[in-house]
Amino acid sequence: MKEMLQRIKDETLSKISDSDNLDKLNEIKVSILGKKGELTQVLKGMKDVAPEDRPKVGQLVNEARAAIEEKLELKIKEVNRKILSEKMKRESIDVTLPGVRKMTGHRHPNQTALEDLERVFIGMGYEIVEGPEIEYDKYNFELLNIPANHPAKDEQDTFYINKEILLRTQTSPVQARIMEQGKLPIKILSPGRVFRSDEVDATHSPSFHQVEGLVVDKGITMADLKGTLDQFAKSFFGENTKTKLRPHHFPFTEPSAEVDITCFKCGGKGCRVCKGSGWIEILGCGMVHPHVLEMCGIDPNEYSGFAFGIGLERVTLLKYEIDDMRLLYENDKRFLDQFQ
Ligand code: 2U9
Repeated sequence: MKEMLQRIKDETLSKISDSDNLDKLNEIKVSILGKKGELTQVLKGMKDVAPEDRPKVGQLVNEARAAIEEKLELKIKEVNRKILSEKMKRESIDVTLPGVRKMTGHRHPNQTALEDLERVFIGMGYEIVEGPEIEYDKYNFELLNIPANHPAKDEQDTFYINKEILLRTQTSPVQARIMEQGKLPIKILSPGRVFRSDEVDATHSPSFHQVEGLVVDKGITMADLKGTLDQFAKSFFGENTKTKLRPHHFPFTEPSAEVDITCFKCGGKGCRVCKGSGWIEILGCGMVHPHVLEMCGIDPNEYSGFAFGIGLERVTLLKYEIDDMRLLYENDKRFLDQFQ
């Protein structure tokens, strides 16, 4: 028995010495000291030892166990130290290396143009109002004097969810909803995404953005409209900008006009930006059609109003001298980073 214990002890201590990883050491521990381990089996066999020899054998087993446990503990500490020092070597930091630059985003040029535009109108006392992108035919067309069979309602031009529900083609329904609420006077700006069933090219997209304005009060005239848009053009495109109104037609305004400004690049002499004409078309506008006021519950004999609509992408392209609208949607960082 004594020799067997000595053998187990010597062999185990030598195995521990030769091991260089934690898994191996754990294996040794289990095979000697575990429930079915060699030393545990010896203890279990004590019943077969003569009673007078038991204290001696017990002492030998305890000595062997203590020696093995001590050696294991020391070896585990040594292996852990080695693992840590290798990890430290591997993960050492060279503080002289240049830092890793954090990528931060910035405003999209469309958003910058929108915020510039909103600032001008907020300065004139306008309130920003937004509304749903999915609309009823009633608000998108009917209340805006665009009756059934009007060409704008063609399936070629508009995305329909069903006969009554569609993706709004303009932000005017937001204004129609405000008028219907009946709180007067009204002085609002409605920016937002609109949808038209258009093929993508340099100046068209099935989804783009508009900023529409509406003022309704007693005694509003075309002079208020012209003065407002002139002030907007000067604040947005530069103090020396001049405006001119050209007669036009919209179903929701009467009279209607398109507004041109003197070219902010060449001052009106003619250049690449204004395609040689000296003038640039920037928006559409008009006096709110009396029938539109009436349909939205406002008495046209008491109240009048003006409205205007700006294509946001068009203004962004002009402002930043970009010649293809697709560049605004492609999310190419090399392009967008020019507008940080
Ligand atoms: C109500 C009544 C009238 C909004 C208006 C325009 C003229 C206009 C175009 C600009 C470029 C559309 O994005 S675009 O193609 N819009 O020219 N929009 S007047 O008139 C309204 C709006 C709401 C209740």
